[in-house]
Order: sequence, then structure tokens, then C-alpha cells
Amino acid sequence: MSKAITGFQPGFLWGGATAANQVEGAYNLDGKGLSTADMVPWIPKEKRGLGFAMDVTAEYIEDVLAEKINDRYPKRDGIDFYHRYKEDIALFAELGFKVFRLSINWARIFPNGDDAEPNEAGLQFYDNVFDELKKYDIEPLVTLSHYETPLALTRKYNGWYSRELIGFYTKYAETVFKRYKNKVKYWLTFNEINVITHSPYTGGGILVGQLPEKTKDQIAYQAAHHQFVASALATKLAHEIIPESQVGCMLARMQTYPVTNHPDDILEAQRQNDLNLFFTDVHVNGEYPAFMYRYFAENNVSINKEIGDDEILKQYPVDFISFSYYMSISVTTQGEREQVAGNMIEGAVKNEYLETSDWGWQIDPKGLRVTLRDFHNRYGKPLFIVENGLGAYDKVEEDGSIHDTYRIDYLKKHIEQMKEAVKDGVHLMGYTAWGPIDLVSMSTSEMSKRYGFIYVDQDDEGNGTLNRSKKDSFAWYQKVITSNGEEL
Ligand code: BGP
Repeated sequence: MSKAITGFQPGFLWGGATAANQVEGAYNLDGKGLSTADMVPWIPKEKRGLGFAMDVTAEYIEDVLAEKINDRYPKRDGIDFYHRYKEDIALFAELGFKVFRLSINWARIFPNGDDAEPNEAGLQFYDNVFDELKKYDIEPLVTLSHYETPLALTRKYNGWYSRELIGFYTKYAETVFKRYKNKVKYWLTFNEINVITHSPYTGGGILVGQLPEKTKDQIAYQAAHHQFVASALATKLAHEIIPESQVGCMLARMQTYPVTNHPDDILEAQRQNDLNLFFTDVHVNGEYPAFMYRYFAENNVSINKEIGDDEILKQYPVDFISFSYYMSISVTTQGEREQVAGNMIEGAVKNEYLETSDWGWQIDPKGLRVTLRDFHNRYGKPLFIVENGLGAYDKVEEDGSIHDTYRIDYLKKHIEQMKEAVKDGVHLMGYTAWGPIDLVSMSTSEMSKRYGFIYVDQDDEGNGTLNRSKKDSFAWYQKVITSNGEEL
């Protein structure tokens, strides 16, 4: 009988998470090509539906390229991490980070996605970033694709709906594995791979309008299959090129509850959870779960696999499971209830027991313990929380201070529940709070939805000095890390 676990293990990987398209800026510098994310900022808010459910058209892309692409907009300028990474990494080191999650923008390395040779200036930029992290002994945790498919692959192949992307992606993965094999050991293949079913454009660079004869499900799940195969092949390459590498999948976890104890609600919540966990099922178990074949049959989805696909999935499962957790979701089949916006489950309704963020996300710290236990019981694999945080309006006081007690409260309660899960026996590798430095929101393309311990002086129109300053939560998180989660 091993003794009870009382807290986070020594070496727990505390840190923060970002994405290239939300922080770097320099959208067209040093040979970088356009990525799908560069097209997002001008999508009208009303078109964003459930946060990420936005379908871009070829006409829209041509319009942005012709009229808008050179407008200064925070989303494309991010927070100028491209030029300020040394200052920002020094602040992350001051926070005490053990790990820093970032993405490599695929379009910085292969500007057109199908280029014969990589862009050396792009490779050099990330060499510089990893060297800066090394100075402070901060481990990079690198996402290969964080909604940053090279736009040229959308325009030429219609994104991940085409199987050709597997080859382009694995060539990109091999290039960066070889380049950074002595600098990076933690890799994630796709950010929130399940988002593709809600927004094939965001998740896969796919223009659904170009496939009028196909349903969104057919498009999304066929494209997801291509990403599953690509992820498995990248895992194989990582292990061959970087023997000590650990490769994780990454899911936007949508922990879903039944509103009532009516058996139909229990079944509906289970169905929604299964549709979400389908993605980790494939990444971890290396095969499609039986319930998904029923879903495909009932929704006219027919996955076109090639010989060898099943073997590739089975042979190269991920080493760990990473996920984002912001909220929990509630569903019911029993009558009409108040709907909530801002998440990715159709028909999600308000949970009267939970507070809601300024953007409608239902704040549920205990849901994180439920999620961690569920993952542990379902897979028994190491887990990594790679996004968690509170997007909120911050007020800068006269003296420049920012008293973000609401953010400290949100994070404190979620870390308390992480610790409870660890005591329940869950193997949790680390925690990277989303947006340790204010950055541009993915779903709103705004700066005002702030997540950071570090404030960035820039507003929604891209005006400001871009100066960095510390919020109250900076000193708080510093203490959390130095005490390894004991002082909350
Ligand atoms: C996740 C994305 C992140 C980040 C986060 C916060 O889905 O992986 O890139 O955007 O959501 O959401 P938002 O930026 O919309 O507030």
C-alpha cells in the first residue's frame, strides 16, 4: 500500500501558455507567410456564434487580402512578442516558470506550407526564443499547430480536408524536430484538435463553402482523421529524432453535466462527453471507439481511410494528454432553459450553481477535479493542463496598479482542485496558465479580454505603448510556484 499523496510532486511544471498568432505580431516579417489565423480579426462578432464556430469563405479571404490585411490590428500585431521576447521571457523567469508553452507558427517555417525548403529566418527566430528560455532553465512546451495552418494550404488544397496536408505537416514536424532536438523535448501536435468539428476553418483551415455537397460533420471528421494520422506520424518522428521527447495530444475539454437526474439527461451528458473525448480516445488508444461508428452511421459520415492508417494510429499513441479547461457545460432534454454563449456545445444551458465570466463562460473549479479524475480513470496516462485562466476586464488605477483579485480567486480555486485530484492519485505533469501576459483573444480578437499576470498597454484598436507591467496576480503566482502550490 503506497502512502497517500499530499501535494504536487517536486519538479511539477508550473508555467504559462501562449500561441504565436496571439502574441508574436510581425505577421509578414522575415519571410513569414500568412496563416489562417491572420484572416480572423475582421470576422464580425455576430458571425462568431459559439465562440469558435466561424466559417470563412473564399470571398471573405480575397476581401481581407485585397482590402484589410495591412490595417494595423492587434490580432495580427499580437503584443509584439516577436521583438520583445527577451523582456517577456525575463518576466516569465521572474515569475519562476519551469515551463513555457508557445506555438511555432507553421507559416514562419514553411510560408506556403508546401515549400521545398524551410524559411531560415523563421527557424532562427525560434532558435533565439529557445536559447533565451534556456538561459533561465525554462523548458519549452511547443505546439506544432495552434490554429496556424499556412493560408496557402487553404487556398490550394482546402486545408485539412485534403489528405495532402499529412505530408506537408510531417515534413514541417521533421524539420523542427531536427532543428530543435537539443532544445525542446515537450511537443503537442494540434491545439484543441476537437475544435475542428465546431469550426473546420479554425481547426483545419477548411472552407466548408467549397464543399457544398458535404455536411459539416463529414468535412470535420474526415479532416480530423487526417490530423490523427499526421499526429501519430509526428509522434513516431519525434521519438526517432529526439529519443527523450514526450509528445502530447491537446483537447479543449468540455466537461458536460446533466441538468436534471432524468435518465435522458444523464444519457445526453454522456453522449456529449463521449463526442468530446472521442479525440483523446483515438490519440491514446490508437483506434476509433465503437460509439463513434454508430454516430457516423446515424449522421451520414463516411471516413475515407487509407491502408495502413489504422496501424499507424495503433502503433504511435501519444505519451501524455494535455487539455484546456476554462468552464463546464450543462445540457438538458427536459424543457427550455436559459442558454449560455461562448462555448462549443450546442444547446448548452446555464448552470444555476455556477458564476459566469464576463464572456459567459461558466466558472467551475470543482469541474476541473472531475475532469482530471475522469481522464485518469479513462486512460491512466500522464496529464498536463496547458490552458486555464480567466479572461476579464482589468482596470488600471491612477498609480498604474491593477488589482486583479478576481483572477487570483479563479486561479486559486482551480489550483486547489488540481491538488485535490493529485491527492486522488491523478498523475499531473504540469500547469501552464493561459495568457500569462495579456494577449489577443482568439474568439473575440480583442485585447480587452485580458488573462495575464502581466498587463500590456494596448487597446482593442491596437493603440498603446505595448509597455508591460505587473498586476497583483504576478506576485501571487510567483508565490504559488516557489511554494510548489502550497501557498495559494
Ligand atoms: C482556447 C485557445 C487559446 C485561447 C483560449 C482563450 O480555445 O486554444 O488560443 O484563445 O481559448 O480563449 P479566448 O482567447 O477566446 O478568450
